Amino acid sequence: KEHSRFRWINLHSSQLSIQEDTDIIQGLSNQPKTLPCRYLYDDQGSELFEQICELPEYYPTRTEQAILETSALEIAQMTGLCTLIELGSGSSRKTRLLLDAYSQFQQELQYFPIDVSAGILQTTALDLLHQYPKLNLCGLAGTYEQALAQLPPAEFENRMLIFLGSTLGNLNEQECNDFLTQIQRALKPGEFFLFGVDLQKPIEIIEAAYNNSQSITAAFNLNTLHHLNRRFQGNFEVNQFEHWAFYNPVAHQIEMHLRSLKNQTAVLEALDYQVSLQSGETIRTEISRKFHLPTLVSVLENHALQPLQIWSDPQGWFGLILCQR
Ligand code: AVJ
Repeated sequence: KEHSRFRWINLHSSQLSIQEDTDIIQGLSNQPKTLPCRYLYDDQGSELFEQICELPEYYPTRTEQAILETSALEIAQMTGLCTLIELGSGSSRKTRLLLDAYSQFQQELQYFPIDVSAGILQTTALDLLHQYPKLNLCGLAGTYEQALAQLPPAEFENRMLIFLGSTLGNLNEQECNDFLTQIQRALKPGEFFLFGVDLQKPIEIIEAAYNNSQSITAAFNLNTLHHLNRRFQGNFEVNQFEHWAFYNPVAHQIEMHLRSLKNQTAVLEALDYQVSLQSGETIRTEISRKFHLPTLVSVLENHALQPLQIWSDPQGWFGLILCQR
């Protein structure tokens, strides 16, 4: 009976996926070399990210969770019953707090989780349907770009886009502006955008979150190369790279890199592409920006997204922002 409440659409297989791998070649041809951070998240990478969220040093998940625990009911009251559409839903762990809060309306609830990792999407869906008998769920496997271009139609009344975990921080300033423009276009006036952002704080706390003792973040970072090897018939020698993460105080961002331990060349056969690295050369796999709330608020206003309320933790480490288009 749970299956009648579950639909599932694979956006990877749509024609839009062409754009998906050209950016690998583009990134690896850059100086310095980069890779789009979504390649951190195949099924293996999503698993490792779940483990990161449990680490004592990795404060963002815990902090955002605590904020949601105290704010979810208030959020639901402010928006009223709405269709929830989540970008980068992963295990939907924090989203459960919202699902609980929206259950107070005692009506059918529509939830559209979107993730690049189909595996975690399906596992999570079955679990959620079991737990929430009034939930209708439609999973979308694909990138944010693909998903925003094919968003659940406006006939779903009163939609709220959800973007937790400070994933906004993975976009540089230009990408962030483009993304917010897409959000603005996707929403009708009156609809909502709820998102979490990691805030600026002492550098030691931030750096520890990306250099944890158990090397889980290192494994997570290195998995990008395993992912490329698997997906594009590559031959990266993963053990000839090391994890490197540091805070760039000028750009207010963590930068995560893979550093080559020797001069080496790798081939991605499916892309008919070859890349050479010098010993010590790095590939930047992720930026994670740390925000200044007043600046962010004006960026939002420039995109016709009105902040209705901002919640934070007592230390002011993390912010949760509810905007209305
Ligand atoms: C949750 C995707 C925003 O930048 O903190 C965790 C992912 N990278 N450790 C972040 C991540 C390294 C992360 N995001």
